[in-house]
Amino acid sequence: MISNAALLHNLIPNLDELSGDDLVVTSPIDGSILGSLRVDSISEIDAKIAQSVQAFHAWREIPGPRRGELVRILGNKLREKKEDLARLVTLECGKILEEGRGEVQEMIDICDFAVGISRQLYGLTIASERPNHTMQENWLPLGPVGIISAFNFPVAVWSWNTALALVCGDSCLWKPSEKTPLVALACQAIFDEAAHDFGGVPDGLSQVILGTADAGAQMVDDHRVPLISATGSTRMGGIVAQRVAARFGRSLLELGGNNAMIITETADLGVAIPSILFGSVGTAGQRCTSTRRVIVHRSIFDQVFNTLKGAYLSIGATKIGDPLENGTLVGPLIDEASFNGMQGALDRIKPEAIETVGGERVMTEEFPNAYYVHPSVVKLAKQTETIFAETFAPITYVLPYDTIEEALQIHNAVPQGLSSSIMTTDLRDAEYFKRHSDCGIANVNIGTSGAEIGGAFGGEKETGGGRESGSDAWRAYMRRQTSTTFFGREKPALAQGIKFDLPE
Ligand code: UN1
Repeated sequence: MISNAALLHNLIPNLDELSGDDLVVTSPIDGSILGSLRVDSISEIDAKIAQSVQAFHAWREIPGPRRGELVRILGNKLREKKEDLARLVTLECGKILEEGRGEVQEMIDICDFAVGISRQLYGLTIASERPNHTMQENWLPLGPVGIISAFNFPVAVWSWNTALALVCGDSCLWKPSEKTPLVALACQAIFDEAAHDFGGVPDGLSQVILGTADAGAQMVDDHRVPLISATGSTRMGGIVAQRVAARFGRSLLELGGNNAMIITETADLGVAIPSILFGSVGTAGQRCTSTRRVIVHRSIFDQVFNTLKGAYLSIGATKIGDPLENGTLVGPLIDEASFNGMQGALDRIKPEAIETVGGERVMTEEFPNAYYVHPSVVKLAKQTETIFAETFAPITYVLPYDTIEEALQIHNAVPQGLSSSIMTTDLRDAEYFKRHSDCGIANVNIGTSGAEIGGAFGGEKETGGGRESGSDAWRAYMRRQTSTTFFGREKPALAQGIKFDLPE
């Protein structure tokens, strides 16, 4: 098997040049050091932004379908490097290799999608109320797009933004999580190869900015970056939104979720239980779409809890471990702070819990410098504000309900609004749920996580309101222009029938 050092050098050929003492990168798998990098200074970030503006001015002149060609090449490079890149995703963020592969597949999928969009940046022709006038709505490139991404989807979220921004004629600046900078540099190297093969790509069309929150803040505050697309905590998003708004910039936010699944009395539990498990313990509960609450009809409440309890215990006994190994389903948490966050949440819920399974740290002998946990499932009599905050860890709260209306009230009571799901074979309950879920995603007989890229991804309330990836999310990366043209030879008419007769 390829060594970590060889993998890194294959994926990041210029790694030595980028190395330094500022940012030590460790693997959550065993706490080992993967590399150490130099971060960008304030003036280097300033220069990168200036370069991005220049690149934008050149790139916007290239026709959309031709811009799509660059993204097509990028997608093909990702296909070639899928296995290596997936491995680095796993090494740096700790998700199981199978999910690392899934993440790279999302990148490939969004590239294909964006290539299609590059020929469909459609505007509108609008009926004008005046004779001999045409009215159009045009979509034009926006400018440099600042992308802030989180550790848990360290590369897919970048690609959702970048693939679309590039076909829309924008340049990109990427501030990755300081926990996952290496895989960002690997993506940059892959982009550089694609740009080389394409030929004539302006320098700095896509760049990485390395640093801590301050580096992100510098980009957030810079008026030369018209759009900031930020993925991460609600706390971070709240700060970004205000700072970007203060300079009249635009922000696209993908923030926290507190996603729930409703299980009605008619649910097919053979469908529901595996969906809960993938949604709650998959990625060690570190997806923004992870299932955090399961709201179960009282008639099957004990049955569902007991089945989950059994499944959590058997996952705990055999499926937690090294995410690079076949058969592992639950890898480590990202770091100690995340472990402490999980313990804090479990401590807070203890007085309200009827029963709690799991939650303890495991694998301490094999991996003393890493944070593996037994996923936890907590039985509650009712929902309280104690579980309103998102805990980025595998804790599943199970609650009872009596009527579908009450289920939706419980469901919608939290401040976040990303993803939701109902398990039911009753069409009426399914339709009621879709009408009343306040989330950006509302699935029927499908779990809360694992969305395809073809739909618009994002959510309401404290999730931030942004939509990324599929559908018409590309519009966020362009500016809308309304254009009215008069092509007559007579005296032009004014709108609203206004007469403004000037002296002859
Ligand atoms: C995230 O956790 O930030 O729907 C993104 C999903 C993935 C994306 C998650 N396609 O779970």
